[in-house]
Amino acid sequence: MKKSALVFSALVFVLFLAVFAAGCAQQEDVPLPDQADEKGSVPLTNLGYEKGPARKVIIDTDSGADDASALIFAAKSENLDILGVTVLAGNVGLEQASKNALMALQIAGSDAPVYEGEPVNFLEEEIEAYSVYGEDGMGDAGLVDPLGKAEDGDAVEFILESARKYPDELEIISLGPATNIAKAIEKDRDAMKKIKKIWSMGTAGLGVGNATPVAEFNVYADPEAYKVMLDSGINITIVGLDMCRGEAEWTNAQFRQLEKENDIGKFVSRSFTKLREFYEANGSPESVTNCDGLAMACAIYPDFVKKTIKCHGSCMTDRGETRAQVIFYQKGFIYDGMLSDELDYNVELAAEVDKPAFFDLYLEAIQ
Ligand SMILES: [Ca+2]
Repeated sequence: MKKSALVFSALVFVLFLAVFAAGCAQQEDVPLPDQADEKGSVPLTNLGYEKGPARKVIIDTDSGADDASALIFAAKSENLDILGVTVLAGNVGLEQASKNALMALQIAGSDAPVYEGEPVNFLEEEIEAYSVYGEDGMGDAGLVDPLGKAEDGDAVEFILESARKYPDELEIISLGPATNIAKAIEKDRDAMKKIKKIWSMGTAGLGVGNATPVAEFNVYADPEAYKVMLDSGINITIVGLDMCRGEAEWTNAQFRQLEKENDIGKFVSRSFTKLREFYEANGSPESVTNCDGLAMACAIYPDFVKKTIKCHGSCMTDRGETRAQVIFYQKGFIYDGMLSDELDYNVELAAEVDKPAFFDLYLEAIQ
């Protein structure tokens, strides 16, 4: 071989090595699913939650920002057929709650009707709205200006009509105080007993409260109503605060992702502005809970709930420190202080959900 041919071959070999090395380096830059961003986002197609036939639901909501995100989640899901949205005071007053629900549905492209409940609790006392989501419940970000209006009909009547029309089929997803549901039970217990299931975002679960050390906000806003709901004999699955904490929380990076995704993502992200400020001021600047969104994930994808515990749930209604605490007696657990096991095991308590998949499922839904 001539010297020039040798030099040429050597150059080709060196060039090949350089290209190969660059290729390897590039491959190393691509994050593997288990190395992807801070929360380990994995390709959405691998989440494994299948779409099923649409189930008839009513969403009962006090329409703060997390309710709005949950309404959008439901409206964008093929698994749910939203017969209507019933609103009540809680995070904000009734009129504002109604506007927020209408706005969320509008953003999601849903024409589900909205019905207003009464602005008073089960004891007919005015509900004092308290929101960590800002004055308008939507982050005070100038987002709320819906085109639509609430229906003339009453929320409680709409729940009852739907329960009678779809016995053993209708599910209610409760994202606020239980006032509307309890009033419906009081008016027609038999019709309400035909509700297939109530999904309740409420109670501290097996963790600590947020309204008090033992009470969660939705129950605390109307414990008498929650007690009526628990004692009704309706099939209830409870998603407590413990399920939406920790890995289920949305991080700052994920809010940036929402902002970049599309107009729905921007709307949801901005509605959480005040809540994120609240968390930051209270020493938790990295992530926030989205309890109503998480409860909605449980309702949309029943497989998202990995474990439930059959319990007797007992709601405290005294005016002392334990007001609105819900005590869970777990079926099969031997309590030293209990003489008998003759309890009505009236709830399924969510004990494990697929927390890491929550945000990815949400992002997939709003495409
Ligand atoms: Ca709520």
